[in-house]
Amino acid sequence: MNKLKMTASEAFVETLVAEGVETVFGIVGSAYMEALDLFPDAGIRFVSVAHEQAACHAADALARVTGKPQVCIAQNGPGAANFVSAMTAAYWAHSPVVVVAPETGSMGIGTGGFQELDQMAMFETQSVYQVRVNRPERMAELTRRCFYMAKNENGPTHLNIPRDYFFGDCTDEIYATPFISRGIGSRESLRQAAKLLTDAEYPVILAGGGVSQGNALEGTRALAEYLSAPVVNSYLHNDTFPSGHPLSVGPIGYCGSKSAMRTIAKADVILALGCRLGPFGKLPQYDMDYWPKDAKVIQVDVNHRVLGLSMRVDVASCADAREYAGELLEAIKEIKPDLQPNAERLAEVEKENRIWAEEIKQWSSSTNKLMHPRRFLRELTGAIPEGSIVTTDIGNNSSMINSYLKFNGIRQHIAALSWGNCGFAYGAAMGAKIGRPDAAVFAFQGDGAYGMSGLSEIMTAVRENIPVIAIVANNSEWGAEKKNQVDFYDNRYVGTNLPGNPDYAKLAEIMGARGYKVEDYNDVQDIVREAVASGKPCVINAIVQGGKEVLAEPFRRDALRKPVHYLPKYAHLDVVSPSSPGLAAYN
Ligand SMILES: Cc1ncc(C[n+]2csc(CCOP(=O)(O)OP(=O)(O)O)c2C)c(N)n1
Ligand SMILES: [Mg+2]
Repeated sequence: MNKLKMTASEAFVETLVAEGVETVFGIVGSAYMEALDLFPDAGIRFVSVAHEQAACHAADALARVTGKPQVCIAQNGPGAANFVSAMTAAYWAHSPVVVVAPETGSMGIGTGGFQELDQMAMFETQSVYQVRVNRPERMAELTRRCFYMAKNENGPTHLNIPRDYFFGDCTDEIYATPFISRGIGSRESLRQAAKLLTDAEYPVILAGGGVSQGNALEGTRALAEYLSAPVVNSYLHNDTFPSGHPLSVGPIGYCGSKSAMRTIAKADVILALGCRLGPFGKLPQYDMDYWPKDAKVIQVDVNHRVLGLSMRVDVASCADAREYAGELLEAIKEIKPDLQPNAERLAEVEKENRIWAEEIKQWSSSTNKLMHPRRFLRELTGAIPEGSIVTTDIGNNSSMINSYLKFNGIRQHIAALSWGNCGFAYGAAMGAKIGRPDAAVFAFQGDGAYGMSGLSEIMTAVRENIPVIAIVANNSEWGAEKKNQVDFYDNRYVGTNLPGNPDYAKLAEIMGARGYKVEDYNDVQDIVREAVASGKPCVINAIVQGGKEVLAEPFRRDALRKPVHYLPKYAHLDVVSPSSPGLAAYN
């Protein structure tokens, strides 16, 4: 035991140092200045952003690319409130972020003082653990607890610190939290899984985000190869299995791979590894209701709360994906020691992939002068260097890219996932780039989403020299929502047009970044390569076609319905042209 006398702020900062924290994202505030003042000498880089939401997205992405808990901090009240949305994104991404929120001084809590808000209540539903420091002497202990719990439960934790508790003395020992693993879960469940998979006619592995975040790729590959089981990426996790592997069929879910959907449709046993089997990842797509309802499902996840949550599963294990995959292969080999590769299945996978590649190529071959978004996506993804990290936003183009983005390593596809918030990509890309300065990092988003966050955060990237490459698919509309109006509201565009977008390339230049405007698909690849080579923050303003001719099918077709009104004033709105594609389901 090595207890030392220190101040509460020293205890806080030294605990971050012990946890290996090198970067903290946030915006300066008087509430935590006593701690902030120590950052430079502690070796912690403070990245000062334009809006706290980006700080929390950056911490989330840094955690996702490094596998270690990361930190953001803000002024109490309005600063902390700006974390709420991004923290929820991290919550659903199972990303370990320690959100530090100072609050009103302890003598003023509840009196309606300056910048006061019940932060414990505000962050309750999107944290896996919350604690209010109730004495300065407990600063190290409770800060450490937030790291423990972020790792334990793979999610954001909330450290709430009355601002006066950054002052005061304590005598304490500083130490790091150990490595934590859930192990393989119950042996009996593992044996059942091995039996199901060895008896299967057509086993398929659904590789979830846990394969990436749990470093389980090698084990997954070995399992897939031994079983000759095709591997499907779960929705928005294109990096959980190498796209170049002969058993890879790509992602299921919105705008995913038809090859993946046709393949999983054939499964009689599915091993969902590191996967919460979220409802949106299984919705019918391209008019294919592909989820095999009779298949037996084995679900493995580190988070026991998601086991069996959204569907009936046959075997459930609360386990670490990497350790589980290794043990499962051993158990399978005990039952079937000399399983030979299934050449027929491999050939089928090859054929499905070929058919899908041909189809997507056809969809992406437009030579229109105004760039077709799919042509743009084809050229863009053709120029993204191997090993790059791509953060993806929410929108029609951000979804269309799902069928083009290919990775061969984990921790490369950083998506907004099920929080589904526009404005995710740029902040996340900054965090990813800090974690992986060696990799090219792209932030992909539409023009609407870019206006929400990227546009102002360029200032951060320039100031802090974080050379991310923003790609703005600029169609002058909130395209994803417009598509609902095309299909269900007879092309009445209320609130979805974005006329008069500025030239984001020129704006980027004014703000100190590099800007490229691209209008011809023939130029896309050269521009992307130039941006990568520049080593500077770049913005590529890609002018692409929008509107009903090119927008991909709507995401929430399942949740919309044909308009029916009763007041005469609105009756004319019920007339929807029969050709409206979204109405097909109701005819
Ligand atoms: C914070 C937030 N606000 C609103 C929405 C609803 N929404 C979903 S997609 C979308 C349109 C995105 O437009 P844009 O970024 O231009 O991309 P596009 O669809 O045109 O490719 C909107 C507004 C959302 N998901 N998140
Ligand atoms: Mg748009």
